[in-house]
Amino acid sequence: MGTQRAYLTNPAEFRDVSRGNPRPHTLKGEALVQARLTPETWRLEIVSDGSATIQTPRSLEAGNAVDLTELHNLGKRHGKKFLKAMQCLNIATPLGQGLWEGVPLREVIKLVGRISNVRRIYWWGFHNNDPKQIFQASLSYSQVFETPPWDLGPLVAYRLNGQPIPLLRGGPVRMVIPWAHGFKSTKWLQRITLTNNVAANDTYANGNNEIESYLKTAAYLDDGPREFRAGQPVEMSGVAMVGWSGLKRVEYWLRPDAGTHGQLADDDPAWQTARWLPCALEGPPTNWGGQLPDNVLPRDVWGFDPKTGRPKEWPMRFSVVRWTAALRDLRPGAYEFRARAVDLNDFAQPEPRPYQKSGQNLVQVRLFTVA
Ligand SMILES: Nc1nc2c(c(=O)[nH]1)N[C@H]1C(S)=C(S)[C@@H](COP(=O)(O)O)O[C@H]1N2
Ligand SMILES: [Mo]
Repeated sequence: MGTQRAYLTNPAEFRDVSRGNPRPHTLKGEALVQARLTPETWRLEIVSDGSATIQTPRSLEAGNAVDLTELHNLGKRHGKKFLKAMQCLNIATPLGQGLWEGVPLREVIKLVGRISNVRRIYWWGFHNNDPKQIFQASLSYSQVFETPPWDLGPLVAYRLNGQPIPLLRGGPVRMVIPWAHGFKSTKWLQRITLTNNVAANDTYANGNNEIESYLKTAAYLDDGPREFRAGQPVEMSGVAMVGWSGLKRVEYWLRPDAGTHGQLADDDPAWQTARWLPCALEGPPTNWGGQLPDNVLPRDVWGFDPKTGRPKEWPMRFSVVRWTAALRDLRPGAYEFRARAVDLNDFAQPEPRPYQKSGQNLVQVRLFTVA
C-alpha cells in the first residue's frame, strides 16, 4: 500500500496473509456452501470447551448457531464503523487500510445468556477439515468485556469499505481486533469458544511470536528511484503506522553512504550523533466524503467528532498516515536515508529496543546516489 494515495485500500489490493490448503477464498460453488462461507450458509457457533459455563450455547448441533441476519440485527443497535490498518506481526509494511463495520464481540457473546468461569475467549475461522490447520486466536475476558469508552473493543465485522466483506478478505464475517496485529483478526470466522483456561492458545504463539503485542508506532519507507540528477529535487516518502502509543512526528536522517550497504548495528555510535530532521505528515483529507464509501457519513465513523465530521485526533490511532521529506541542494554522491517515528511518549522508534517477534519496527534505510 506504500505508494497508494487513496485513504482506503481497495479490498482486493490488501496484501494477503492466509493459511489453509486449499485457501478458503479459492473455494467455489458447492465447496463454498459446504464450508458455510456464503451469506446464506454462514453460521457462528458460541460454545464452551467444558471448563466455562454458559446458559444457552449456540451450536450447529443444536441448530441455533448465529446467522448473518441475527448479526446484522445486532449491528442495527450496536454496530460501529471504524478505520483500521491491517498489519502482520511479521511483515513491516501495513497490508492495507479499511473502513470496517461490526458489532462489539461482547454483544455477540451476550447471545448465549449468563456465563461464568470465563477467563479467556478464543475463536477460529474456516480452513478445511484438517483440525491441525485450524487458525486460532484469543483474548482475555477483560479485553473483551471491560473495554473503556475511549477505546474500540474487539469487533465481529461484516462490512469493509461500505460493502459486505468479500470472501478474499475473510467474509462473510471476520474478527477485527483494532489494536492488535493481523493474526488476531481471524478471517472466515466460524466458532467462538469460552474457556476457563488462562493459557493464550493463539496459533501465532507457535513461531515465537509475542501474542499480546499492540500495533507499534513506526515509519516505513516507500520504494523509489535509486539515482537522481544533481539539482533535481529529491522527495522521500512512506507511511507511518500509528500504534497504541500514538504518533507525534516522523523525522529523517540523511548521511553520506558509509559503504556498509545500509547496515548499521544497534550499538553503532553513529546513532548517538545522528541529526534527525522533521518530515511532513499528511493532514486529514479535506473532503472525507470523497474518501469514505458513498453510504458512510464521516460523523458516523468512530473517533470522528459528530458536530464537525472530522477526526478528533490526527493522525488516528491504528491507522496509517503518509509522510514525505524534501531533500534539497544535495551534492553529487551516495547517501543513506533513514526515517523514524516518535510516539506520544517521545519514544523514538525503535525505543524501547525492539524485539522483532512483537512486531516489525526496525528503522529502515534507503540508499541512493546523486550524479
Ligand atoms: N482464517 C484465517 N484468518 C487469518 C489468517 C489465516 O491464515 N487464516 N491470517 C492472519 C494473519 S497472520 C494476518 S496478518 C491477517 C492478514 O489479513 P489480510 O489477508 O486481510 O491482509 O489475517 C489474519 N487472519
Ligand atoms: Mo500475520
